[in-house]
Order: sequence, then structure tokens, then C-alpha cells
Amino acid sequence: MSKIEKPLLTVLQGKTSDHTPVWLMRQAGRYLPEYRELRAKAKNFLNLCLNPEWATEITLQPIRRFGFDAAILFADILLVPMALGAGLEFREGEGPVLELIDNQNRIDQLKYDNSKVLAVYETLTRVKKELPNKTTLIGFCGAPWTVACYMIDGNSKGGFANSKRWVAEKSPLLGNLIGTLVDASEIYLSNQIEAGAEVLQIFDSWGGLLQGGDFERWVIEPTRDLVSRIKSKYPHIPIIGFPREATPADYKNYAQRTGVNGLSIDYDLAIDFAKNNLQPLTVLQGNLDPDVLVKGGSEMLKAAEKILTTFGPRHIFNLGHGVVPQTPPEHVAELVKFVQGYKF
Ligand code: 1CP
Repeated sequence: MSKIEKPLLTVLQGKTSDHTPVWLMRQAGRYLPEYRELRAKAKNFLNLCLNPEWATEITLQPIRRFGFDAAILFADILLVPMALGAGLEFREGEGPVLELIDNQNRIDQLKYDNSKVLAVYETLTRVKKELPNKTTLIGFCGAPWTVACYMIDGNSKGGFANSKRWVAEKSPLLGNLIGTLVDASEIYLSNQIEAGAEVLQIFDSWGGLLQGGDFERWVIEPTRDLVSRIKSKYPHIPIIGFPREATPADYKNYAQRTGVNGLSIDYDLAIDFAKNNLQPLTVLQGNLDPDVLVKGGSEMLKAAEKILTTFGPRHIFNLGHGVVPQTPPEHVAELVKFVQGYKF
């Protein structure tokens, strides 16, 4: 049997493929009518994540429609705190709300129960069987810092004031909570690999709340610990990190010190900085502005071309953050065709 090349894996190995691989964060979701239809049937977002039949279908919807080079597991970063025993609710029109874990007693009670997320692993196994040969399957988790922020503050509405206070007061509680999350994430990601994930992404959506020494202590160190534990068992599995809204200096430090194979960059990061200072260190992924995808047309194609020509073929095309619900699906189709057809 001849080996089929997967462009995303090829680029993560530092080589180039016949086209720039492209996938989009939040490529499954509310901008797709077929998602909204299933979402209405499931009533509750958690039911969708924890039903392998539905979650498989939703993971595959954008692959069928657009032919992305990667499928990302349909789940949520907040399933890890749920498996640890924290109450989790997705309220309609309001987003996720987690039970507050704000004292040592509650932290001590957290115990990772793998049986609560078996559905996630089952989804990966099912998706893997259905994917086209050239399509890479991405598993993910939230980074310890970002997940801790939701556990300490409950939701993002207050700008994570309590989480920032824990950092400022150098609370040993934060160290304990982050340690618990590194342990749980190691189990969660290892199980995802065993179930079929070929690449992992670690989402540190709130990494940019911290800078310098705090970023080093709470973003870089736990990520490096998690990456090295996964790499010691699964050295062949590439890991992409996404420290969203980090300062340029912190992005560089993250690329040098965490051990990730790829770095996803947000759309605020200047692409000339990324090209000159980050691309020599690692494989970059990003960073089209999601609002430009909403606008579409020549503005979108010009912005995409600028990214393609700046980074060249050893690059993963993506947004600088997730697809927003008002995005017209036709714009996504046009973007994918443009990127996959682009000749350097
Ligand atoms: O239908 C709905 O109403 C739910 C919207 C939704 C979706 C589609 C949520 C609630 N989560 C998801 C799926 C999801 N979340 C995926 C699936 C795969 C894909 O990308 O297609 C992934 C990777 C995530 C990761 C995630 N969840 C992050 C990290 C990435 C990011 O966007 O910064 C974060 C911060 C979350 C928490 C979360 N889940 C959902 C919402 C609305 C939020 C953000 C809440 C907030 O901070 O206010």
C-alpha cells in the first residue's frame, strides 16, 4: 500500500507539501446551518460534545463542505474541569459557567475521572475511520493557565480578576490547581492519541493576561511540563501551542522553551516580527483576522496572499482566533480554495 501524504503533518515535520495546509480554529460551529440544525436537536451544548454520534458528525461537517487539511475534534476545553469534578453548565446565550474552585479544600477534592470523557475518545476513533486519507486529525486541550482561569473565575465576564489576583499574590493555591491540571491534561491528551489524534493543539486563549516572569511561571512552565510528558510517551506526535495575545517577546520565549513543534499566532501579532523572529524557531500557524473572513472578497484574498507570501510554503494557514458565527460559509469555501491552489 502506498503511503498517503498528509500536508499538515509534512509541514509540521519542517518540510513542504504540494500546497499550504489550511484549517480554521472553530471550523465547526454556529456559522454552519448543518451545525445549527444538530445543535437545536441536542438542546444543550454539552450533550453535543458527549454524544459520539453527534460530535463525529459535527467534526466532519466542515471537512465535507470545504476539504480542510485537518479535522479538529469537536469538544471543549472545559471538559477537563468537568472530568475533575467541577460543575459545568452552558447557559443559552450566555456561554459556559463553571463552579468556582477557589479554595484549597475544593482543589484537594478534584480527581480526574476518565470515565466522564470516554465519549470524547470514542468520537476521535469514529472520526479517524471516516476521514479522507490526506486529512490530519487534531486533538486538543486547554492550557493549564487558561483552564485555571475559568475554574477560578467561573467565566470570562469579569476579565479573570480573581485569577490575576492569585498570580499577584503568588498564591500557592494557583500552583496546586495548575499542577492538578497538568496531571489531568496528560491523561486526557494521552487517551486522545490512543484513540487516533495525530496532532495536538494546546489552547492558551488567556495566556496574554500575563507577561514576562508571570508568563514564564504560569504559561511556559506548565506547558513545557505537559509537552515533555506527552513527548516522552509519544515522541512522534507534533504539538502546536497557541498562547493567544502574548507579547512578541513572550511568544519568542514560548517558542524557544516549551518544546512545541508549531506555534499558532493571533492576528494582533505583526507578521514581519513573526517571520523574522519566530519562523526561524518553529513552524508557524495563522494568522488571518476572523473579521476579514466575515468581509470576504478581494480584501480577504489580499490579506491571505500577504500571509502566504510572507511565510512561504513551510506554514499552516489558519485564523488568528476562531471563526465567528456571522461568517458566510461561502467566504470560507473561497479562502480554502485560494490557499490550497496557491503556487509559490
Ligand atoms: O453552539 C454553541 O453555542 C457553543 C459554542 C461553542 C463551540 C462551537 C463552544 C462554547 N465551544 C465550542 C467548540 C470548541 N471549543 C472547539 C471545537 C473545535 C473547533 O474548533 O471547531 C474548540 C477547539 C474549543 C476550545 C475552546 N473553548 C476555547 C479555546 C479556543 C478559543 O476560542 O479561545 C475556549 C476559551 C473555550 C471556552 C468556550 N466554550 C464555548 C464558548 C462560547 C467559550 C468561550 C467562553 C468565554 O470565554 O466567554
